[in-house]
Order: sequence, then structure tokens, then C-alpha cells
Amino acid sequence: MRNTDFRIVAFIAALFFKFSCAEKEITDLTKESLIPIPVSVTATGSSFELNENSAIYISGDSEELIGIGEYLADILRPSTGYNLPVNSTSQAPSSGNIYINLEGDEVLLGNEGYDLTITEDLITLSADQPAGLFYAVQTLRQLLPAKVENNGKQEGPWKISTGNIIDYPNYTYRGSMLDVGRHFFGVEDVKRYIDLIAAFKMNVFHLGLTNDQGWRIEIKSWPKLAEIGGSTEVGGGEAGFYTQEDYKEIVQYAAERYITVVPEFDMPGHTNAALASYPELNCDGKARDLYTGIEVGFSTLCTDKEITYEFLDDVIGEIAAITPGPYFHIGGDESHVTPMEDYKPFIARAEEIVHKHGKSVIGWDEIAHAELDPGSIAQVWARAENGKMAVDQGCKLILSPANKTYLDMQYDSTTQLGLHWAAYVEIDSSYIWDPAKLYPGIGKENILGIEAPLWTETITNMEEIEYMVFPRLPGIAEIAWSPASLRDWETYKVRLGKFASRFDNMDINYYASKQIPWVTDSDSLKTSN
Ligand code: TNX
Repeated sequence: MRNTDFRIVAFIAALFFKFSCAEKEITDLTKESLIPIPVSVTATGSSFELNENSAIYISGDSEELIGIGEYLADILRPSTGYNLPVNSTSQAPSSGNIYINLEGDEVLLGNEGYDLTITEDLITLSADQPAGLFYAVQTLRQLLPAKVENNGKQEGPWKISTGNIIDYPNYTYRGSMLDVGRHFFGVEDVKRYIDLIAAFKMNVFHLGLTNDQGWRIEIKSWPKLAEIGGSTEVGGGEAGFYTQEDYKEIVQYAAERYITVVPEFDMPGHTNAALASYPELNCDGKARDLYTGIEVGFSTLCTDKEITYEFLDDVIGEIAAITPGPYFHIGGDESHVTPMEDYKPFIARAEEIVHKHGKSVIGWDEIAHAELDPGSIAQVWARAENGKMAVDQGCKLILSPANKTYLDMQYDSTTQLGLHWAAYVEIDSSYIWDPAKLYPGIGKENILGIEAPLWTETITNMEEIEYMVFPRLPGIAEIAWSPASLRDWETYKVRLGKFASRFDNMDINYYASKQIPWVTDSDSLKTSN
């Protein structure tokens, strides 16, 4: 054989070899790095490949399901460069496609669970309720190569290991809070925050709308709240507020991601911005100066003036009317200058007004000092005994222990942003805890869910937000979603380490903690060669 003939034969053989290897490539779905870790994963050892002819098929023609299909397509289209049309169908589609249906097992999956089945031919997302399909989409994202998250076109192949995942949440309330009172963040930042928490199957976005340093939403019947109270922020910079139209846009954006917005109006303390806007809300009738420092606990609404309750009724009424979710957060924390004998009846009246407008109360754990309706919820951040007092009144709890879940806590003494009054919170200490075992006398049956708040005294822009939120938030999301029996720090940190490329492709400015064995795509190529 001539030399060139030999080269051609060798080339064809190599191509054949490569092709047949790809065909027979052995995969293991159980080895994929997923956060939160799913309830059950079974592998079948081969792979599905997305291609330029792939489409997303929706069983039936429900607008809502088409919306979920489009959400998935919006993630896949930029990086794959494929058209991925979203079509309705009455039967399972042919090979190479994605199939979304509501034929999942109601009893097994509940309201938010899903069944994700990947064969060589088809990816099938099933659930009993649409929310479950949305979470199946989040899992599917994590099964694709990290570069799927990139906004620019990337080279394939877009393969997924075959097998089955059955998954559903451990807690019904899985949230994060953003404090826009201390520093103001615009609608686009808020939407990105919502996108980031949605990617880890959180379902509540708690928006801290008022504080001493700022009032951040238009109230039509009390216009100076936003005009004056919204004009500044910590450090004295020019701030802002959301119009009610902005707020509706946020609520809608969240709803499309199966996220409930919980608006918080902190009271009777943390109200300096309101007290600066309207003199009549002060007991002495004198407006306070705007405040741009970071002290807490110095302000209070005048609890024995009737106008205070008219004010509450107007504010709660206007916002409840544009909030589809069932909750209204009344704050109630750190009211150090409100005497307890005034605080208790104030909380009871605030609760009554929230009920009048058709919502249930959430408040920080101090509200347990007041007589509460058993449908009210205490958010435990500081004192377990307050949590216990709420439970003894028949209330459920949201757990946000500051030394575990506060995203504004510094990672260690070298962290430039954040505070450390509760603790330095490295990735391990925010991950290694079990809500059901944290406090004596408080069990899983008392806990509605988990929330990770980001207070923003020291946080001024999206990059800084991301640095404090990532990578702790995925761990909190896993605590809220996954069964305690599947959670383990040693394996979690390896899974988290494999998110480095995903975070990079999502443009997330994360803290590269030394506790985590970060692996980027180029590292994994190096080790496999
Ligand atoms: C305590 S947590 C607060 C906030 C601060 C935060 C800072 C809570 C209910 N109150 O007002 O921003 O600490 O970490």
C-alpha cells in the first residue's frame, strides 16, 4: 500500500473508531453533579444527543406549558445555536426531541415534583403540576455541558446521560430575601436575582421594600414615602424606588419562574424613611431626618396614634392588591425603642389589617411576643425561644438562622464586603446543618421552610450581590429541597466544585472558597487526557 493510501485508510479507521466509540460511550447519570441533589437517580448507561433538528413538544396546548417550553428553549438556543421550536402534540414525539407532559404520578410527585426520563431517543419531563416541569427544566440544564449557560454560540456535542430522575422537595417554602432598603437595586438586577434563585429550585423571593434608609415602592395614597423616603440610601448615594408598575413586572417575572413574591414592610421599627416622609407618623409630629448610616433599632412608628393604622391600612391595601402570593411580611424585628406593651398590640393590629386585605402574616421571630393567629408565620433569625413561642401558638416557622443562612455574613476575616456580627460563615458552616434538628422542641412538622436573606448595608451592586450569594445559596437551596439523608458535606463540596464552569458561563461573580475543589471544563479535559 502506498503511503498516502495508508494514511487515508488510517484516517477512515480513526473516524470509524471515533464514531463507534461515541455510539458506545458509557455514561453514568448517577455521577452527574446536581444541586439540589435529587431524591432518586437511576442510570441506564448511554446518552441522548440534542441536534439541530431537535424540537420541544408540549403535550396539549396549555399556554402555561408552552411558556415552560419557551423558557427551556430560551436557555438552550443561544449556546447550541439550534432553532428548538416549541410545538404542541397529542402523542410522544419521534427520536431526538424533548417531550413535556403533565402525566406524572400525582401521589409520588405532589405539587412540585417531577419525573425526568432520558433515553437514547427522547428526553421526557413529566409532572402532575406545571411547577414540577419547571424544576425538571432546571435539572435538565445542569445535566447539559456547562457551556449551555453561555449567551454566545458554543460547539457541541450536547449530550446527556440516560436514566431516570424522580425528585420532589423536602420543604414547601424555599426562599431568599433581597434587602433593597439599605441599597436600592433596579428591576433588571432584581430579575437576575430571581433567575439565579430559580436555577436552584427556590420558590419564594422575599423583597425587603422598606427600612430606615429607604422606602422603595410607590404608595399612591402616600406619595411622599417614595419621593422623600426613596431618595437616598446607605452612604448617602442617590437611590430610587419601584413604581407599582415595576413591582407588578417583578411579580410577573417571578411567577413565570414559579416564584412567589413576599413583600416586606418592616414595622414598627426600621421605619425612619417613612418617619422622614410624613411628620404625622411620629409621636412628636416632627419629621425625622433621612438616615444613611447602618445602625438599627432607633426608629418606631407612633403605636398609639390612629393615623398609624390608617397608614398601615393604605400601604398594605395597595400592595396586597397587586401581590398574588398569600403572604405579607410585616417585619417586626429590632424594635428596640418600642416598649413591649406597645409592640404587642401593634403587631396584633397589623395582623388584623393584613387579614382584612386577604393575606397571611410573616414576621421576624420577635412577633411571637404578640398574640398571633395560628396561620401567621414566624421567621426565626436570632432566637430559638421566640420560634418556640410561635410554635406554642400553633404557628409555623421559616428558618433563617443568621450564623448559617445570612448571605451578608463575611466568609472569613479577609472578606471585604459584609458584616460578621453573627459569625464568619464559610461554605461548610452554611451547609452542614439540618433544619429539623437545629432547635430543641422544633421539628420538621413546625417548619414551613428555609430562607437565606441578603442584607445590603455593605452591598452596592450586582457583582457584590453575586459574590456574597454564591456559592452559599445553592447549599441553602439543597437544604430546603433535598432530604437530609442525602446531604453530605464531603460529596456536596465535590458536586459544588463542578459548578465552577457553570458559574463562569452564567457570568456569576462567585467567591472561590478554598474549601471547594473547583474544577473548570479545561481542568476536566486535562485529567481525562
Ligand atoms: C439584623 S435580621 C437585621 C437587619 C440587618 C442584619 C444585618 C433582622 C431581622 N434584622 O436589619 O440588616 O441584621 O446582618
